Amino acid sequence: MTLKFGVIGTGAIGSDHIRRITNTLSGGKIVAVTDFNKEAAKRVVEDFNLDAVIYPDDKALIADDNVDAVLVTSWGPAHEPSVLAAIEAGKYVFCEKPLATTAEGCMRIVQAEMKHGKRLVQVGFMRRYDNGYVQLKEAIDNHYIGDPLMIRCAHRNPTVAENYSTDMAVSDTLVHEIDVLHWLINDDYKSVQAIFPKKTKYALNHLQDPQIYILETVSGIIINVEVFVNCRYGYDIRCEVIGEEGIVSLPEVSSIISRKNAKLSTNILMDWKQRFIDAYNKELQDFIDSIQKNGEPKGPTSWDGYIAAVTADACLKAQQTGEKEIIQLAEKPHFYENVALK
Ligand code: NAI
Ligand code: ISE
Repeated sequence: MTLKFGVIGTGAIGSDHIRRITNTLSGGKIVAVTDFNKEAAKRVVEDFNLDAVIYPDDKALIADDNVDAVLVTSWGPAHEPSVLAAIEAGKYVFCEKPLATTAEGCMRIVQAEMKHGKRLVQVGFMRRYDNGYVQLKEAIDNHYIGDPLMIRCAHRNPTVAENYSTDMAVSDTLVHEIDVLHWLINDDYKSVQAIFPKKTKYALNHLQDPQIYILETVSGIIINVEVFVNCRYGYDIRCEVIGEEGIVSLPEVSSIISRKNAKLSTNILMDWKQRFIDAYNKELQDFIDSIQKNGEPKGPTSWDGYIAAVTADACLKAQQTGEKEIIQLAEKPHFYENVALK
């Protein structure tokens, strides 16, 4: 059976996911699209030669009986109503981060999904599918470095758009570390503190850049994440886990090594799409395969979306106060036990 997708939002990541479902992955097909920007919707239909209906809005797209799964790639604040409407209609949902822009919104989705009675939703936290992170997790789960004690990470972008603001360092950027790190170490966050180092001259007036977050987990692991979105030199994601018996870290992205003009060098990517291309392919292929095989997705859950939203809220508060802020999750419903990607 082919999983038939309706896509809400055909911008940067929406069109990239349409491309991979149409040209790279197997078992999925785009049958409907919608975008506030009608031209953008028309463009993807033409560019990828889709046999797809263009709908005026998300409600009409979700109501199409031919749509099995809804791909939500609109702007963050538009995610919650589309996801809730899709669950109400009993459709599968692949939703890009954030699942909703508030913890309350994520909780409404969690409750709607539990009321439906089986998992329908997967959140686009693609790093859990990245080969480097998967290897780190295997090493940690197999006790290769003993108990993890500290983690050091960096999330660096060469530059960002003018509208990128200080809070987006959390909601757009740090959110990937927030999701992947608790999954990596099987632990929950307890508190967070934000520190603003000396500001780079390349950041616009309204943006605090770089920023550092110190997260503490329930078992006492201290995580230090640097977010630096005007680092100039490239898109660079780093993660080093320091354990009782050794250290493991993310591999460098593979690139040829050149010897030229008295220099030994390798390339650094400039673009997140390229850095995580395999992970994006794998997360969506897993979504399609799991639904076809088991009738439900098994990737990052609505509950993971909720954890990310609660943690992001505490990080945003920490930006304002400079104090250590407590991260307090509701009790995890039994519904979400042992269902997520291992
Ligand atoms: P974008 O601005 O390029 O595209 C969003 C599109 O959605 C626009 O064309 C807009 O007209 C449309 N839209 C917004 N609300 C809509 C609604 N209610 N109905 C129909 N169309 C609507 O944005 P981009 O970069 O593609 O980001 C989309 C989402 O994906 C964001 O939530 C972002 O955080 C997330 N994202 C995730 C990434 C990842 O690494 N997992 C990478 C980039 C974005
Ligand atoms: C972007 O919005 C993403 O989600 C990328 O995965 C992230 O690494 C990048 O820094 C964000 O701007």
